[in-house]
Order: sequence, then C-alpha cells, then structure tokens
Amino acid sequence: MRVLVLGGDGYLGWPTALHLSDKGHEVAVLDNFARRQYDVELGAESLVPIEDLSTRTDAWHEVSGKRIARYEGDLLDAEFLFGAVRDFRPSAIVHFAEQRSAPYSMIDREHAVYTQHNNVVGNLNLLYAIAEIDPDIHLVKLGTMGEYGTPNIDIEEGWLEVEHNGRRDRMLYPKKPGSFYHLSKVHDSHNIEFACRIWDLRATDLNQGVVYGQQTPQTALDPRLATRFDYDAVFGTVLNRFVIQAVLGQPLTVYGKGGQTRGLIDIRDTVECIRLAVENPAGRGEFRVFNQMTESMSVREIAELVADRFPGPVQIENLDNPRVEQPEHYYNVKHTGLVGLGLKPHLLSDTLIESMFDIVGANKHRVNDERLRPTVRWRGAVETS
Ligand code: NAD
Ligand code: USQ
Repeated sequence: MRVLVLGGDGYLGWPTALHLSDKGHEVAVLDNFARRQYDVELGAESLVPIEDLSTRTDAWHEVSGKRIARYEGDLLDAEFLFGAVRDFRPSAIVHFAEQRSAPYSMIDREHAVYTQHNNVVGNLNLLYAIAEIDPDIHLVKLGTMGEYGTPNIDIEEGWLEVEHNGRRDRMLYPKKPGSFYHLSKVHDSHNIEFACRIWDLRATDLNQGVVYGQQTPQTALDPRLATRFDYDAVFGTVLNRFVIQAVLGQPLTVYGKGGQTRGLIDIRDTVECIRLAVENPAGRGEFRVFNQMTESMSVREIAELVADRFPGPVQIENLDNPRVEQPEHYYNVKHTGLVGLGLKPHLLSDTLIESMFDIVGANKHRVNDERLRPTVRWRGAVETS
C-alpha cells in the first residue's frame, strides 16, 4: 500500500515509517520540523543524537535498499498539504503531526492557543484534503487515552451504549481530558467522526497510552536511524523519564503520591498497531476507535519497578503535583480491537528496561540537568481564587 506518514520526523512517526517500509509498503513522510524548534525554545534536546530527515532517509536507503519520499511543510498550509496528497496518492494517511505535550500546552495562553490551532486546524485541513482528493483514503489518526480522562466506569473503545429514560443509543464515549493538549485530541475526534458521517470518509482513531522505549528492530540497524528520546519535564514521558533519572542518579519525580494510573505501550507495539490498522482499513463511513495500550500501571508502580530493576541506589521523590489530576481513581480500559487484528503485545519486561538503562548510560553526558524538574503548573499561568 502507499502510506503517507504525517509527523514522520518525530519520536513515533519515524520508526513507524521505517516499520511500514520494511514490511513492503511504499512510504512517504511529511513534517514541518516544529518538534526540533520546541527543543530550541526549551533548551533541551533528544537524549540520543538524531540526524536530519534527509540523512535519515538516505541512511535507510543505504541499509535496506528502500526509498522513503519526503515532503517538508506544514499541515496548516492547505496548498502544500493538498499538493503532497495529490502528488503521493496514498491509500492510507497516518497522522502523528501534532503538538503532543500536555505541559507544553499548559505553559500559558500562547502555548494553549498554538497547540489547539496547530492540532485542530491541521487535522481539519487534512479531512478536507481527503474528502476533495480521494475520499477512499483511510485516515489513521493518533488520538490519546487521555481523551477519556479517568471516569469512574469502564472505558470502552470510543463508543458507549447508553440507555436514558427508557431509550437506547450508541454515543461517542464521554470525554473528560486533563490538559488543553488532550482536549485538542477530543476536538479532532469529533471532527473526524463528523467527516465520516457526512462525507463517508473512513477513519481509525487510535487512542494511544503513554509510550515507552526508544528502539525498534529497524532503528537499531544504524545509529543514523535512531529516533528521538525525550527526558525533559515538558516532553519526556513518565517511564522514559524514570529510567533516565535512575541512570543519572537523580530522584524519580513522582507527581503527588503517584496513585494516578495510565495505560502504557511499548514503542515496538506502537509501530505494529499502525501497520495492523493500515492493512485492515475501516469501512467507508466508519469512524473506528481502538484503545492502543497494552497494560495499566500507577505512576508509583512504575517508579518502584524502575527502582527495583536498576542495579544501584535509586531515590523516589514525591513532588507536589504540578498538574490537576485525580490522585486515586478507578481505571479499567477495554483494549481488544488491536489484539483482534493480531497484535501480540510486548509487556514491560526486565530486558527492555535493562536495554533502556544501557541507551541512557551511553548518552547521559547530553542531559541538561536544569530541564529535569517540572516547571509548568496547571494553575500557574492564571489567577485562581
Ligand atoms: P513528536 O512531537 O515527536 O512528533 C510529532 C511530529 O509532528 C514532529 O516531528 C513535528 O515536527 C510534526 N508536526 C507537528 N505539527 C505539525 C504540523 N502542523 N505540520 C507538519 N508537521 C507537524 O510526537 P510523538 O511522540 O511522535 O507523537 C506522535 C503522535 O502520537 C502525536 O499526535 C501524539 O499526540 C500521539 N501520542 C504520543 C504518545 C507518546 O507517548 N509519545 C502517546 C499517545 C499518543
Ligand atoms: N508523571 C510523574 N512524573 C513525571 C512525569 C509524569 O508523576 O516526571 C505523571 C503525570 O502526572 C501523569 C503521568 O505521569 O499522571 C503521565 O504523564 P506523561 O507526561 O508521561 O504523559 P502525558 O502528559 O499524559 O502525555 C503523554 C504524551 C502524549 C500522549 C499521552 C498518552 O506526551 O502525547 O497523548 O502520554 S495518555 O496519557 O494516555 O493520554
């Protein structure tokens, strides 16, 4: 199949492009390099050195004999986006290309507006491009488990059967997200469902949990194929950060008591889930939702696991939670859709954690210690009574 990967220079987009190319698909990547600019703005960079996109695609050609085409530009530029879709003629578009950090979206008004404008308008331009150029294109969109928040009932895969005053209907599952970033994904989901309903588009919304890990079989083939690995308090995700903090001899920064539970997924499963979704498209008019996570753990459990596996002393520190989130809650997520398509999950293992310790050990001189502690507070940028 011909697959266009939007956000193909990012943490997940790049390894996904390699995985799809390796499995025989014709792949192109599109990116505006916004993520590299946030590094400059925040004074942090990927723990593992990464090459620029043209070096990456050339290296992949050298290593595998396969070509990945490149489109460099912004989803907000509709003319550019329509041109890329017309030129490449994909049968599927995988959409990773959004600002994806919750803390970044909560820095202040400008960052909240930037995040929602970038994400919601980029996605809307994409829906128009698909509808006008080829409504048969399957949109595979990265959503997030955080769209649901932490409701006190089971989390279903996107839809909920509701009985109210004696009548029944199938409704989009109610959302209670925890940041302006997570909210942007809710807005995207609603826009995509609407486009499927009115224009007969086909879409899969993948509500993905927190990703951990840095290597896939393809990125490990050559250092020039490495994907980014974020450690800072704005872009680093929880398990990756705890592994890095352990190796640096820094305390693991558990926010609050760590009773918040989240869905997790290994980066190798992320790329495989995308392949499965692409190769098994939704039907015309269908808005299909999968919960793309493989296990749930509380933040406290994640910290204890990392501390237990690290071959040295580790301190766990409970910081005042800079976010506003439920400290303890019910969490039971249905996630059978992707397993039904053939996913064989990698559950969090000692070997994976040990290999992450090695990757961090080899690059720890690149860490800017000042970027490790959280500075963005959910109630920090507004006057609250
Ligand atoms: P990332 O920031 O590393 O990659 C996103 C890429 O999109 C970047 O390379 C960026 O430059 C590009 N981009 C952003 N806005 C763009 C625009 N307007 N036009 C063109 N390119 C643009 O993020 P990631 O961690 O790879 O996440 C990818 C997707 O997966 C995001 O949508 C994110 O919300 C979702 N997701 C990530 C995680 C995780 O733990 N990393 C978990 C769940 C969902
Ligand atoms: N946390 C800590 N200590 C830290 C970092 C995080 O206790 O040093 C806690 C947070 O308070 C939160 C949990 O760990 O309760 C997860 O935080 P995170 O930063 O790892 O993840 P999150 O902000 O939710 O965002 C990440 C990605 C985002 C994706 C989301 C999936 O950045 O793109 O959408 O994971 S989910 O959480 O399922 O919505």
